Amino acid sequence: MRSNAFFSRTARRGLAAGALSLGLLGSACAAGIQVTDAWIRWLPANLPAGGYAKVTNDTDKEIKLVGASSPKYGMVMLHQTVNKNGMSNMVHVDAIAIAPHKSMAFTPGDYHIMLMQPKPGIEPGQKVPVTLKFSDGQTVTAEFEVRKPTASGPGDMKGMDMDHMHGMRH
Ligand SMILES: [Cu+2]
Repeated sequence: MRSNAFFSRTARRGLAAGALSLGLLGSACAAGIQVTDAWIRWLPANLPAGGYAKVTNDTDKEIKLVGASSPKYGMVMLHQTVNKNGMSNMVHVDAIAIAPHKSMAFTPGDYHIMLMQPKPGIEPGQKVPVTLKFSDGQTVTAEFEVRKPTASGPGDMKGMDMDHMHGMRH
């Protein structure tokens, strides 16, 4: 009886250690690219939505973001809002370079991920996976939090740790 209890406790500890090292391997194979503070400003009536996030390049090489996709949107593009003569326009961006150990942010009024042709049923409060594609063929998928049209930043919830975890998934 006693030795059984001891055995199962040891086995459980062994499993936990195994899970921990797997977790470490998992984040390493994201190859040093992190996506954090990811959110979508949802708009009603099938309007295109803007996706925002911080992309960090923790590698020693420049990376180039060349596209994005999501199973929840028919068409996804990289855009930049440009102000010219007091007019705000969106232009399509082919690639966004991120220098080694630097990050770039998609923010309202600047670079954004344009999410078009939304699939039915997307609502504020949900999480939607968006995959970012890089020029070397690498992809990183992060869960983007869908927020109301009035939202201006990556969430008032205290879930910073959660956001960091999302960046590690891919
Ligand atoms: Cu746009």
